[in-house]
Amino acid sequence: MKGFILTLFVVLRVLPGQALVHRYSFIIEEAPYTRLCSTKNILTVNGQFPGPSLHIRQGDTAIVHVHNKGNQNITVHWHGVKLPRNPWSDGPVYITQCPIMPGKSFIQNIQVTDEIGTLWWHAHSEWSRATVHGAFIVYPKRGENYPFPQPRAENTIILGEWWKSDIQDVLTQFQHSGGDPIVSDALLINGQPGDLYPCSKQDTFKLEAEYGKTYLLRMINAAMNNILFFSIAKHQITVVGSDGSYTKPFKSDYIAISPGQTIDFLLEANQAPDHYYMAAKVYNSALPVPFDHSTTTGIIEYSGNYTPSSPLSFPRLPLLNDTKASVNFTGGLRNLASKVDVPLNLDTKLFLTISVNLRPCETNNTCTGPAGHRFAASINNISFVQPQINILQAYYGGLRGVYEEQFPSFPPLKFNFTAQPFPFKLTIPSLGTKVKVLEYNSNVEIVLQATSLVWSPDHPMHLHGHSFYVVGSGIGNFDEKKDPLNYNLVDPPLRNTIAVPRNGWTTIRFKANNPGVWLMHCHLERHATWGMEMVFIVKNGKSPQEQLLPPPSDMPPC
Ligand SMILES: *[C@@H]1O[C@H](CO)[C@@H](O)[C@H](O)[C@H]1NC(C)=O
Ligand SMILES: *[C@@H]1O[C@H](CO)[C@@H](O)[C@H](O)[C@H]1NC(C)=O
Ligand SMILES: *[C@@H]1O[C@H](CO)[C@@H](O)[C@H](O)[C@H]1NC(C)=O
Ligand SMILES: *[C@@H]1O[C@H](CO)[C@@H](O)[C@H](O)[C@H]1NC(C)=O
Ligand SMILES: *[C@@H]1O[C@H](CO)[C@@H](O)[C@H](O)[C@H]1NC(C)=O
Ligand SMILES: *[C@@H]1O[C@H](CO)[C@@H](O)[C@H](O)[C@H]1NC(C)=O
Ligand SMILES: [Cu+2]
Repeated sequence: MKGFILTLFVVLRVLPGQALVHRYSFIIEEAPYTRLCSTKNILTVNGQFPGPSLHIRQGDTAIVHVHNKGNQNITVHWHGVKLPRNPWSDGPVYITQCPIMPGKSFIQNIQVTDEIGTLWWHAHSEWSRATVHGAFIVYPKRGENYPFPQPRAENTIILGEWWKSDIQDVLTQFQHSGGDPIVSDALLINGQPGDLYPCSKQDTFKLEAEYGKTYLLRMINAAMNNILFFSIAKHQITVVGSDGSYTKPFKSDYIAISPGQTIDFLLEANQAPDHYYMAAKVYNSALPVPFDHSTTTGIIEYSGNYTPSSPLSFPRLPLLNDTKASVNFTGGLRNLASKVDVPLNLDTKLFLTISVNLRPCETNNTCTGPAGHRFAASINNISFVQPQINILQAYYGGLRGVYEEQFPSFPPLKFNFTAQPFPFKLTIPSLGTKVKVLEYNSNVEIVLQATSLVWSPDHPMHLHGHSFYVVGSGIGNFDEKKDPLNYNLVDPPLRNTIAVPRNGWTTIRFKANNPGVWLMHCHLERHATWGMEMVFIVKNGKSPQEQLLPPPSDMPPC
């Protein structure tokens, strides 16, 4: 009898596919951190920087109790988790919730459905995500394996950005000046700048490796304003996943990763036992923009008895303006699935121009943007204005005057979007809080066309609530006759953030099967703050299982 009970217990504990609920406590609090010879207080979760990693399995749910013990408003976003019918837990401030004010708390319910691999979480209010972020790792269901050989070990590599100044001061100064933000003082690997900065040698990420073994590395770009190139000396890597979805194995000497994206890759420790540098630096396609020119490093240390080379070998990174290298890496990713459910019969086709713009400076202010103007940014020439009550609450409660519908499906003007020089008179956008309403289950295609207005960097566009297939991309103006002929409808990668190349376009497709209010925005913080954001409302379906859930009782009030 005793044996029987024991067996039953064990079976219940390891039942393949069984979904579990995991509870976490996130205490938002200030903590002192020293980097580059100076100490400052930063906002953290549980005192950690980067914040805690969540590890859960496909199908599981994380319930996160967020307590704000800091001194500023905050929200937390689960980047790449779709949250079916539950935008209430999504996090973008004044889009799906009002902020959690100091001293208050909010319980977020994060259900993982078909996402797999590496996602992450980060603050989604002001610029707090600079230090409030961490990994969200989704393992296969119990009893299921990776579609690649079991690695010897796994590690997370979070790329970040460090300012000696307080990040909210950087934001305030940026918004006041109307120009570019001051550039960061260092790039980081897992919170550490590495060997190439003043007083930083002790703050270097080290990864131990055993010769002959393979490691799974989960990379997240949590930087605020920079797409990054990454490479490891003398080692090729094999990409196996991105943005919470598997990819066909893809070998490369380097990685191009934009803020918001994740890349899972295998590293074979197949070189002579030694220490090797890994390094990351900025990819910046718009050279006049001031940016952080530094290089962050970490070290791979093979185990064994040997004297490491001196100096250590250093990786070859693409040139900082090498758009081809960035496009080539991103274009190399292919979906692993043999049958991909990319929408074919389209219901809604959108053509969205994404632009950096200018606005006149306020009277009595001096703006440091071009020609004394203030920078702005827009989608279809509308620069997004954040409302004071969140859009989800207004939509759910039928509150008028918070947002307008009829976000335009096409730009107001057709011009040579990538012309050089650009027509200056087109640079001033209109302002608005408009949403695009999508029918439940509609098949949506969006052509994202970057324009050359003011200047044209890459724009890493991120969609909440859905993953999308990237079916095509190119440089120049999108050609609606020729370009669709080259779409990849066979094995397009499934992503939640895609860098639209400089002076180029990218086409994405998704099924709008998640009722709610979902933000789409550029994941370069400076562009989002300038207004490169828009909102989708996905309507309810007919059956009760196709409808928005009611709000939890502890939604933070405005
Ligand atoms: C990249 O910058 C270098 C100078 O640093 C320049 O010679 C080269 O033409 C640039 N390449 C592109 C593609 O703009
Ligand atoms: C990337 O570059 C390699 C070598 O030049 C080429 O063979 C490959 O087709 C390129 N891939 C893409 C996606 O452009
Ligand atoms: C600008 O400054 C002048 C002189 O100090 C003042 O009279 C005027 O009211 C100010 N305008 C605004 C919009 O603040
Ligand atoms: C658009 O502008 C680009 C860059 O100036 C130029 O190369 C291209 O020919 C123009 N396209 C059209 C259709 O005018
Ligand atoms: C954007 O809208 C403003 C205001 O209506 C207009 O002056 C400007 O030319 C438009 N620009 C573009 C690129 O459509
Ligand atoms: C914090 O959020 C509340 C509620 O939305 C708002 O009234 C208040 O102005 C915010 N405080 C700051 C400093 O933004
Ligand atoms: Cu952008």
